[in-house]
Amino acid sequence: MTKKVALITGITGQDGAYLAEFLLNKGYSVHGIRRRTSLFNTDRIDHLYHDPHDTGVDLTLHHGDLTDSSSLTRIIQLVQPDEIYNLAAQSHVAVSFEEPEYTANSDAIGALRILEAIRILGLEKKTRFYQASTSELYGLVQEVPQRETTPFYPRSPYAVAKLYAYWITVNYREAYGIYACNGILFNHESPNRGETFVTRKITRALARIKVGSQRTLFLGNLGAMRDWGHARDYVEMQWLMLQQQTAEDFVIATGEQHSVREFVELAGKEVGLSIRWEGKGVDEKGYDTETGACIVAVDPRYFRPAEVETLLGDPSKAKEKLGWSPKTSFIDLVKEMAAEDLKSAQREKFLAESGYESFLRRE
Ligand code: NDP
Ligand code: GDR
Repeated sequence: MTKKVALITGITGQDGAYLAEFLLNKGYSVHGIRRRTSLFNTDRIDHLYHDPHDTGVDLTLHHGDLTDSSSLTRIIQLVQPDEIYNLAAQSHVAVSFEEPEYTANSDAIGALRILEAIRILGLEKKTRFYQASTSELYGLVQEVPQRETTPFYPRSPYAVAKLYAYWITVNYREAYGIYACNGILFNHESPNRGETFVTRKITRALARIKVGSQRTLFLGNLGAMRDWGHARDYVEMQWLMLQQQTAEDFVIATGEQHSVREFVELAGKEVGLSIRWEGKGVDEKGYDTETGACIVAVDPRYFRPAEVETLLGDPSKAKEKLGWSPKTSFIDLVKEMAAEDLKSAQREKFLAESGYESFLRRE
């Protein structure tokens, strides 16, 4: 039997790494697009991909960029994929306020470039397309919980760019009959989450505070509410969406909501820290006035020009039509992230104390 061929943009990111592993386990030939960077950016997939000459692993990486049509078209022509998962994006909401034009170029026009390549290469009937859409589309929420029919109200350059990508995906499905669909995914996290997203920032900082290599965790809006799931569970959904008879859009969420503050409290418990909040026996720098110990403090630098205060998804359609439900509970997600970051913090500390700081910096 011939192997199915998948192409993943953003394979070096959190979801890309989980999805690549998932598809390799399913027997796919997996191709990924990576950007050229001055330092290695393949940490998350190094366990899958060791040496280009290693014939046992059916994973091939190509240099390309969502802002460069020529590279995308060349790769799609070469690979002739059965499925394309468009996961690449400038995915940080706060950064999108600082780089709005680049965010639009990669996150909005990037999706168009891929869809155009499918069309120009005459692959409309062969290649199925998955677009990584987002709960950020709901922004200033118009309905609780949010489902596929809830009106959008984006609140950041990132979300506005993703709104274009959402609609161009729907449009190419309707106009050209391409099997193209949107997964409207709510926040999903893991030990592989980028270090500047709030959950990973929290578990990483609290673990470092626990072992004594950091004193304070500075955060922005502690009241923000999110529907947090595990990335490992959500990539299965991305694949399932491309295996149906007809292409449709789906909300993927847990249906449960927690605040940033709650995440901090729970992660603190997991690493064995009792959290001291700013304002309760805390000096102006965020240190405990008696012990000088770690505190969680608010730094307005992390506030956003326009905030998404609350998101809560309704995954009923995915449950009903795809038989999907998330496997990992919120508590287990926090436990796993905290445990992994505690191990890393202990290792880091050990290496630093043994005089291997330079080795740590290189890693
Ligand atoms: P990450 O930020 O971890 O990964 C983004 C990936 O995109 C990285 O591989 C990055 O490469 C790559 N990338 C960024 N810009 C470009 C570009 N111009 N050309 C080619 N590649 C590029 O994101 P996640 O894995 O968390 O998310 C995957 C997708 O899902 C994103 O589109 C995100 O917007 C969306 N999404 C994520 C959610 C979440 O909670 N995680 C929820 C809803 C949607 P490099 O490694 O070089 O930086
Ligand atoms: P989000 O994730 O913006 O929802 O986008 P993030 O973890 O960055 O923020 C979640 C909420 O926490 C608040 N917050 C902070 N956020 C960060 N990053 N750093 C802080 O110090 C901090 N303090 C409080 C934020 O204001 C926000 O309300 C993620 C990304 O993965 C997107 O790509 C994806 O589309 C959405 O999730 C769904």
